Amino acid sequence: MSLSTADDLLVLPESWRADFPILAGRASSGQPLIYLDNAASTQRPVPVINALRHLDENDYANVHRGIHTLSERSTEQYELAREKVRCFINAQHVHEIIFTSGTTASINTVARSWGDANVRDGDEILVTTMEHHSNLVPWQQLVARTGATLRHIPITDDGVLNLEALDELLTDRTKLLAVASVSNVLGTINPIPELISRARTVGAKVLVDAAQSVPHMPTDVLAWDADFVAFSGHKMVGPSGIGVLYGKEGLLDAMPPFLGGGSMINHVYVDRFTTAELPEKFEAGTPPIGPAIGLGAAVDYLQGVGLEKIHAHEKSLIRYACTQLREIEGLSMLGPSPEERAGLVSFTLNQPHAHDIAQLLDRDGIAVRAGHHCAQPLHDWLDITATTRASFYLYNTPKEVDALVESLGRVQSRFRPSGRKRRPRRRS
Ligand code: C6P
Repeated sequence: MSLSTADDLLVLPESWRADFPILAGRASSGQPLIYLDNAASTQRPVPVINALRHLDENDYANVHRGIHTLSERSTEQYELAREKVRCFINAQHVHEIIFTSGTTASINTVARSWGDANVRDGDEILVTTMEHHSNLVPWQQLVARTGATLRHIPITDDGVLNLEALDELLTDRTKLLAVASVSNVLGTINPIPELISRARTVGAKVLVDAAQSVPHMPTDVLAWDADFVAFSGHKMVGPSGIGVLYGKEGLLDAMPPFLGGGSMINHVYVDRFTTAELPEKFEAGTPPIGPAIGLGAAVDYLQGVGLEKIHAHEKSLIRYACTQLREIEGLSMLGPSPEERAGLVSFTLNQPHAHDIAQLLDRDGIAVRAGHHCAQPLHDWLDITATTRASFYLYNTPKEVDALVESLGRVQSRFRPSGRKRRPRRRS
């Protein structure tokens, strides 16, 4: 396939793009909006917006509590959303799907509940150098509580995991491997099945931080044989405030509840309580009712489009983007070849600083993220303080990649020592 022009690329039907009302609007600069910050959070399509609105206008009440009709309707939709998520990631049982507030809350639940019950002084938790803080700090806290040790799988200069180091790092002291399926900075797609089968050789459990993969490619937790999987609704065209913790039934059953309060109990006496069954055991208090139902609508939407198609579209976009960005003098991309990466790319320019780049792109209506992307240890290892990141989704187009490249060209010419500083040209 030729990668030379935007027209050569697989483009998803415009009708899907038209499902996202915000994309028809303008950025604050008055330019047409080009939204390339999907690794941070994605936009919502009409069916998700309508599902939330329909709930609020017709069916909303608290769940699992009321005898009245509205509560029954809300409960039915809330539980239906759980079944949709089960099906989406191919979990065996619906009670293996725990609703949380996001990936961060899901990982903290495992660290607090499974971790405190199973990890002891002398044990080891294995993570990687490319983890998001959400899949690092909870383990740092766990080892501080227990006296266990945190170890890191290093990465190669190409931005992939150094699997040769695993032979030495995986030992019978390793209790858990916690790893991202896709790095939110490098875009690296990690070999989860291989990592899980190697962890099994020493009897370690595996938690997959799937925040950056579940929205973008098919997920089969049974095929992975993962023990725990965490992801967020707001990164998969769903609402914010909802996330998922998948855990194998046997593990979740044996884990003590993390948060105490309403819903997670079977019976409360003055001095003790008995615990509810799964999944309520891990859903203390009033859950995120609307966001969960919105997540169900998001799952329907993504399945309607097809995860294979979304993945193929992003693959061709990232190939095209890398080819075009490579042409920009002074631009360095982080991470592996397009073949080994998901649909995002972080880069630096000789100058200016990543924050200035993002600000100048914003003047052209282009939304990207700049900074350390909540992965400071990775940036320390790379010896850079900040990068600019463009991250794609089903609604992005090759023409938007062209606009990014043009805008970066204008940023560069503005900062060229001999060049005159010019205002970025407005797109029509
Ligand atoms: N990364 C980004 O711009 P929450 O915030 O709980 O929904 O997700 C946390 C999280 C965990 N793991 C990975 C790999 C992630 O990318 C994220 C969120 C966003 O990269 C916001 S920092």
